[in-house]
Amino acid sequence: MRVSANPFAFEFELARTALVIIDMQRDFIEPGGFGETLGNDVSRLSSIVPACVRVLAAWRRAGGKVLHTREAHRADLSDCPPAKRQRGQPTLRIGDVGPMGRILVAGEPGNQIIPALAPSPGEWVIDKPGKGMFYATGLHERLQGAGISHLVFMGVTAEVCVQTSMREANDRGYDGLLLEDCTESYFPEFKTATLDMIRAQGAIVGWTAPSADLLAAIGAQ
Ligand code: C5J
Repeated sequence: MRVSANPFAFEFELARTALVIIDMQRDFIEPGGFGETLGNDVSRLSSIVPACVRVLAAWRRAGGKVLHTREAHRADLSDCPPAKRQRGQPTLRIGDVGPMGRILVAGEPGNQIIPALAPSPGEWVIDKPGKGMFYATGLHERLQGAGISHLVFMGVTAEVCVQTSMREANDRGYDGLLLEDCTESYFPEFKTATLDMIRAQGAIVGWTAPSADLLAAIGAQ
């Protein structure tokens, strides 16, 4: 399959490609979670949900592999470095109790993926203690075991967990495509910069494309 992408076409075999949905969890998308405790307007992020839903439905219909990530720490915070917890001036820190339970703690209501993008049985859900999806998750070995060589990315935030995960993937030899209208940032200029950085210098980190071009490639439009 061939997606019309930037800076040039992204080619992939469906059987060797996973759709990766980064951290579309209530803690980032809904009021009362980690994103808002950092002082952000979370409505910017929820604007991508309809486009993500369309892609997820089409990818599932095509029979493609799906994996979801969540930024999630153990209840005892043993996997949360003190430096990460102490950083900045949030109103609530990681592990504190907020309106949706303990911030960024696995199993809490705020840590769940939003209902519109809820994982289906058989889809992988990767809890990651870092910003990147490969750090301390064993994901590379699982993807290798499944014969995956290409990754299509959606999710939030563009410049933090999405970009970190794409860079980690690139260093491990995966070809990655970021869907432009399926990622967002609390800061519009950071999204623009992320897209530019990824596809610069001949796809130095990966490719970007509007989701309509992926849907056309998989025959969903
Ligand atoms: C952040 C993320 N921004 N999922 N996490 O802390 O991008």
